[in-house]
Amino acid sequence: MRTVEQKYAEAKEKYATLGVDTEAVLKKMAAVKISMHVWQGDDVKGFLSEDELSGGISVTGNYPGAATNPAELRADLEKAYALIPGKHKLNLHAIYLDTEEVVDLDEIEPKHFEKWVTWAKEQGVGLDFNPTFFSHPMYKDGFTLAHPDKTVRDFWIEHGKRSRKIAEYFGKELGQVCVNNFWVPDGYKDNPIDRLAPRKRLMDSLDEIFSEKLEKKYTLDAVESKLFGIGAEAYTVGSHEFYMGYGLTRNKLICMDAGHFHPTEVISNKLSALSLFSEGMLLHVSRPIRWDSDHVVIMDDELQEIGRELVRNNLLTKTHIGLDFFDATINRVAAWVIGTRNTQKALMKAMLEPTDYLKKIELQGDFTTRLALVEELKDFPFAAVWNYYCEANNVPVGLAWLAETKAYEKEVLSQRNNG
Ligand code: RNT
Ligand code: ZN
Repeated sequence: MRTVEQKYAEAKEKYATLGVDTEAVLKKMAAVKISMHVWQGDDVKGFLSEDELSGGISVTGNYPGAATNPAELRADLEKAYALIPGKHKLNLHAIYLDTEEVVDLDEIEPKHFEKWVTWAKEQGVGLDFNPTFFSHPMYKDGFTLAHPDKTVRDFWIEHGKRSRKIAEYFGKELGQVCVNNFWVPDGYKDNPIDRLAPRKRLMDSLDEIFSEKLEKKYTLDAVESKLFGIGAEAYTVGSHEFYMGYGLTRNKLICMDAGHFHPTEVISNKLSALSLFSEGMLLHVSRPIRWDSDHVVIMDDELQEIGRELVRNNLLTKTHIGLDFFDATINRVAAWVIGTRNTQKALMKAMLEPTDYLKKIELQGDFTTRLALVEELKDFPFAAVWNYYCEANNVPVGLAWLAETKAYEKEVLSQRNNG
């Protein structure tokens, strides 16, 4: 059997026939950080309270072994990172605070996240953040920042402000920018009469939250739109148009979640347009099945198209890549590994394309060659390059990561008494 190196050497030659430099691709890949979302590890429960998951999102499944405290969650994350090539980020949510103190969302401070920072430093991972506008008694009648009652809005405004201080603290401590993403579930189940007033209230609340200017080298605010949620089927205040307008006029990153649009609408086709006008973009790489179902990311057409758009248009520096899925029917560490590795693979596949040449023949109008070449590329030995990248990064090659995940399940996850 030929070794991983031998297979790579052959692949390198093969790609070189198209003018693709695989060594350069390996270097480019090393610079790509994926922000892995903490919430796949415990089904979006967090440690703030026992409140049910709300806000129009839902997790199904009861696979045993979900983390029930920060130490377990960190152990699971370490396992996942050990099976993923490269150095990445962790995307935290406010409900994942780690403290003995009893604090509410409008009281959280950097100190309540100190343990995450210590851990992130040890692990060499960066941190991103999200204020949590759900799973809380102040999420009232389906509303938070756009609620008609000022007391409700004020609670959430305070939470939003505090989240920015925590994000700033992460950025300062870790020496890499912390993206702080705002998603609010606000919306109506049935057709509203007044679609405008809630949007005005959301705009005003956000303006209040963002009134303090923070240094962009520490933290960047992002805003995430959505078409609908469970219980907010008819109307979501923070729609795509709302946040396009808001983000562009307020110089915020615009977050696009792959599951937040009409079923046949894709985010890949939006990136080039948005890149011309926005400060930057945040992606929530996810997989909707018929609706915003947040399935684990697989190597489907849209994932590959997202990868191509980022690579072909040189958007990797303008784009922060986050993941957003939660499946509780499979091993949760495996879910992280599959989704993260697939996202990396999609980018690598895109990098292994002779983009300049393809752009050139497209300009010349040679669409025949364009089609032929793109189709032929599908048969190129991509996996040999990926496997070599994994080996060079000391992580399992091919499916070898699965055995490690199973062993971890046997030794650690199955011992947890929450099945
Ligand atoms: C919900 C949004 C949001 C959440 C996380 C947990 O539809 O996608 O990003 O998934 O904040
Ligand atoms: Zn999302």
